[in-house]
Amino acid sequence: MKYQKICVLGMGYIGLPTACTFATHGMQVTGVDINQEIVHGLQNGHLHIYEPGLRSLVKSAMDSGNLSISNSPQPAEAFIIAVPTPITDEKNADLEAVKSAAHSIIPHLRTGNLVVLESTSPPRTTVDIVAPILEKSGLKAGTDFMLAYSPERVLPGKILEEIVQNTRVIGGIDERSAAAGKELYSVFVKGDILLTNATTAEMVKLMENTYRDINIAIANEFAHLADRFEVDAWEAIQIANRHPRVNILNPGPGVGGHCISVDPWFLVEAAPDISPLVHTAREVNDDQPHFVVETMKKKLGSLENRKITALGLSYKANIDDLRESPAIEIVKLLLEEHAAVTVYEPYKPDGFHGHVKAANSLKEALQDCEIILLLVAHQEFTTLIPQDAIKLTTARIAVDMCGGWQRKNWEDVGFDFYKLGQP
Ligand code: SAJ
Repeated sequence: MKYQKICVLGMGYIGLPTACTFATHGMQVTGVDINQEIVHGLQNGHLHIYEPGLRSLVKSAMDSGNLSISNSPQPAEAFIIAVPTPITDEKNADLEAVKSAAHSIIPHLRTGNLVVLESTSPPRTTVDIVAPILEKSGLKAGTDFMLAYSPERVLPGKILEEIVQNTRVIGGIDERSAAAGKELYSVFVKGDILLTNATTAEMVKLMENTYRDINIAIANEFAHLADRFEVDAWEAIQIANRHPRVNILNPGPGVGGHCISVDPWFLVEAAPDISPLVHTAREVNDDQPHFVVETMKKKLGSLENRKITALGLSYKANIDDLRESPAIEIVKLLLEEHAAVTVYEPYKPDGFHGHVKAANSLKEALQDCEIILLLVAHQEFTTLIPQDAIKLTTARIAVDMCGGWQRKNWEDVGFDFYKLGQP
């Protein structure tokens, strides 16, 4: 193997598992983060993020002696950039972290090195932005060093499995760069490795997440329509999905996370005149928290001073990630309605900063409230048995905005039950 020394920039949800996986496969890895707290924490065995299995992977990587954590890049044969690409309030891609990571590689870049960008980026970022920055080293991309784009497509909650098993796309700025990327990732990737050019690989990543966003948007819109026509959206979707060529996703409180709720905007920003469908789907999903609160008001009347316990704050089930979470948006909207809100997020009990009571256990969350509002289908909540719940709570109203509970079970023990997409 040509690449024995690797430097991974960005110790987040993608960079940290990637660095550890290379390290446990025998490579010498430096994991870099500009946040001193993260660096210090990892050096002392403390993780700043939760992902199933990650704690023991980090420990194995550290114990192997192959992983070191630093706040600046070290000389290496391959550099991987896995830093965040957030969006601004104006829905434009913020590429500052990518640019600054690329700049920080310049002093260490040598002839024969490989640089891979993994961060989700607008089309042409590798060619038009990263290459010119790296060429400030005096070396020429494609001639002196190799440059590729390889998007990570792992699902939060299943990252450690998918990082190894998924098909991986590697787009080189030329064929040699793509082949070099394949050589690097073959160390641990068991899925197929597909080679293409850098801009195609960027588009592939954006297309995948945009496709999912649009599909969730139509499921959400079907829930709105079902509400209007007094149809059970869940039943209708289930029946429609028996058609051999139909696979409608689930309506929910909205689309969160740092991926699907962000990436489609990169296409809209890059080509607003030819992406109306992508734009509209984003708006439909972004508006879903409002729909949730309006539905609650319609069914339950004014929410002022109502004691509501919101279960779950993360952007989806069984993870700790609160980024762009629709559940948080809903809690904020409930506060605007002057509801008295208690929140309980088992994966991050102190995750919400605002005028709410944050409970430390399900028992504490339920004990004194009027309405139980399920926002995230964490296993701890979906396995809650209504017979048990009714003994723990003063509430007699249960509202399910993510499809985690069955109406009959709650009604049977005496709760008034409301569910998104059900009349
Ligand atoms: N959601 C629904 N209804 C559904 C499915 C999801 O409302 O039927 C919501 C979830 O609750 C969540 C949001 O959509 O708020 C996104 O969740 P997700 O599980 O669909 O996806 P992410 O954001 O966790 O991960 C996605 C994945 N992309 C695709 O499935 C195409 C993952 O493979 C990517 O690696 C990841 O984005 C990323 O990093 O880009």
